[in-house]
Amino acid sequence: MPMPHRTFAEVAKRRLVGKEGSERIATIRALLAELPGYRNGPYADLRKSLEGELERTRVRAKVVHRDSLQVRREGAAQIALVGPPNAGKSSLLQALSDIQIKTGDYAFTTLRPVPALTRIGGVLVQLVEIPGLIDGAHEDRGGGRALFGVLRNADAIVYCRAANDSSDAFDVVRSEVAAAGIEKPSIVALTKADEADDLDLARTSVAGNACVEEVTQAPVVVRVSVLDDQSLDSLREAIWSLTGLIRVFPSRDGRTDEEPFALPAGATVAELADRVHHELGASATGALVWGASARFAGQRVGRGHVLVEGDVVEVLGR
Ligand SMILES: Nc1nc2c(ncn2[C@@H]2O[C@H](COP(=O)(O)OP(=O)(O)OP(=O)(O)O)[C@@H](O)[C@H]2O)c(=O)[nH]1
Ligand SMILES: [Mg+2]
Repeated sequence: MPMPHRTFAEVAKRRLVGKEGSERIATIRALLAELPGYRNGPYADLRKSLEGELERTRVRAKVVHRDSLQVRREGAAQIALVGPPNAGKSSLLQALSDIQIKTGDYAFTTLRPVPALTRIGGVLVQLVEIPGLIDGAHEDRGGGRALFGVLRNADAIVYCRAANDSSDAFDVVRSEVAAAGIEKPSIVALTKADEADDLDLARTSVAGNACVEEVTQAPVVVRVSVLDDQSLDSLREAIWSLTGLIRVFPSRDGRTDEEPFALPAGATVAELADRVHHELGASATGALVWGASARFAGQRVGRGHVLVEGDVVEVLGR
């Protein structure tokens, strides 16, 4: 019995994470060799997508990157960690993922954008530390242009500010991002909360709020410490809200997948079916739905039914 195709796709994704160049090519080849040789259906689709990835990796390997700091997107969304030097960005990246990265009690420990994947409620989300945004960055000081190039690609921003830092370094970063014309959904993470006393927290929370309000109506400030798992979980949930995605759990024959699909808010049954498999997308007639979008458990709905966060959905095909 071959591995179920969704499991295979998940395994493939995991094995490719963080690999580039010849290592990535070797991994893709090994995956292709393990794939059952069906000519049609989901395994054939997987083969096609892996072959495409092989080609793209080859092309990337040939391109010489000079000043470009491109970060390849992975996961359901890309969230940038932005803040002054020494704000604790790398420490957060490390606490939220499996990545090992240098952290240090000095400025400019990190010199290039660093991506890492974090799992939020069963969905992989990419975090990218954007280091070194300094005064004048929007005029390319400190290589600001390339850094903003990466930031522009992100879906949302987590501004990091050390809770005990009452200097204006944080406001400088905020105004540099604004001067670069970048506006994204954002939250503020007040980092190193374990080191801050009440006065610090009051000062930085208020300053953070005042600053965010200029950009968005509803500023969200999350206090976080890498020493406090609960605060990290709250940050994860806040990051999830930033993505604007919903988690939907496919179900079949009474068995519900543990790993949800991440879909844009407002997605319909037809869109979910298409993500499960293109053929199902075309043939789906409707679905049975359990969860907040259903009027009662197991309600029969049509293709156009709009799903919401946490729905369990059994797609019905022809
Ligand atoms: N007590 C405490 N210290 C922290 C926490 N997070 C980070 N730090 C410390 O703060 C210092 C800076 O952390 P980094 O994660 O390197 O900061 P950064 O923002 O990545 O800094 P650059 O890459 O230099 O811009 C390190 O000494 C960390 O150990 C925290 O939650 N609590
Ligand atoms: Mg760093």
